[in-house]
Amino acid sequence: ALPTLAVVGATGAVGSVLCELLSSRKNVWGEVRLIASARSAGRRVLVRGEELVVRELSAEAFDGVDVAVFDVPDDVSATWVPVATERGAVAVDNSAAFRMDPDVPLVVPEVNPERIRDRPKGIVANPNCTTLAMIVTVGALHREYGLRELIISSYQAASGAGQAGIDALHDQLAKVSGDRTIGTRAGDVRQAVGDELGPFPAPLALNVVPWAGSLRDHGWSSEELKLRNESRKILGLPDLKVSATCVRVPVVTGHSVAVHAVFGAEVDADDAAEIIKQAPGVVLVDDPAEGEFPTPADAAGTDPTWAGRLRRALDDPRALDVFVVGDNLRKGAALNTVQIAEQVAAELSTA
Ligand code: 11C
Repeated sequence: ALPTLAVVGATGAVGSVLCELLSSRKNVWGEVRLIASARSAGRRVLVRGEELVVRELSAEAFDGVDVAVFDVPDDVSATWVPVATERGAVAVDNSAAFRMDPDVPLVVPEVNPERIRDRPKGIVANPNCTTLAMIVTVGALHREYGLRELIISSYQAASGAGQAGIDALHDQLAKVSGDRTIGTRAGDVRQAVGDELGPFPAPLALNVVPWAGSLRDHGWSSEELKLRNESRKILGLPDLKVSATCVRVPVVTGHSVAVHAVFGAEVDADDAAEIIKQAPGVVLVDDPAEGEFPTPADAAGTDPTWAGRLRRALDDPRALDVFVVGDNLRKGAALNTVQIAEQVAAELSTA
């Protein structure tokens, strides 16, 4: 029999994309069970052409489940992932709760697929959406040149903060539209937007906000530390130097990252372009003379990550600069999770 899949958090921003993906990808699942909080239980969602009723999260909901994917906040995963694994499911978790646990592999199927089988707790973790936007490109270049350092700046979409982020951006844009003088005086955008900042610490409409996540020691944000720690773990480089600055931009979907990557060997821009072209899961779009480079508006709703503006650093023959973009809800979350879950399904079917 084909394995049973549970989707926990099926009605959230990522969960909804995950249900869409299950309808369009090769069908490897028997039963698909949708699970969410009491608030969303009872809702009907179309999956594989069939209307499924969302069940409330409970221990019994995991009975008979082979693979459970979790797209829920960290505290919900911390509580419920162990419940699912105790009941015999392999959990694929998209929260930060288990990513840095040494007994939990952190997997990007294009970069370190071999780690999936190495899961003593029955848990496989899915990286953060910003890490995922860049790591497919960076991983391919690392295999060739040996990565030493990353200096990165992100341009993150509102949907990284979930449906509340998308709603806040649209509400704010509605408030600032029409008045063509707005954005010319300090404070006028804040005044138009008012108190309704949603999950962001400053207005996002007509603005950029150099902050994502929560405050950690010495002024770093949790998102910046995730980029550092997750890159180190995925690439198996515990001493990799990483400096990140995370910035929220008024984009609905698609996280972008400007990457300065320093390697152990001299690089060649044409060779690097060829490496990216050959790499699975990334598409190179790089013809600035024709105005061709990746943008989130073009990447939204697509499966691959996108790379462009590839240049060898002018002052360091061992460094490359490249701009990468990925749909934060697809490859950044739902798609990577589904890819991992499908590999587990293949493993269970041949066991
Ligand atoms: C954001 N990257 O854009 C975050 C959202 O650790 O999975 C995802 C947080 C995470 O705000």
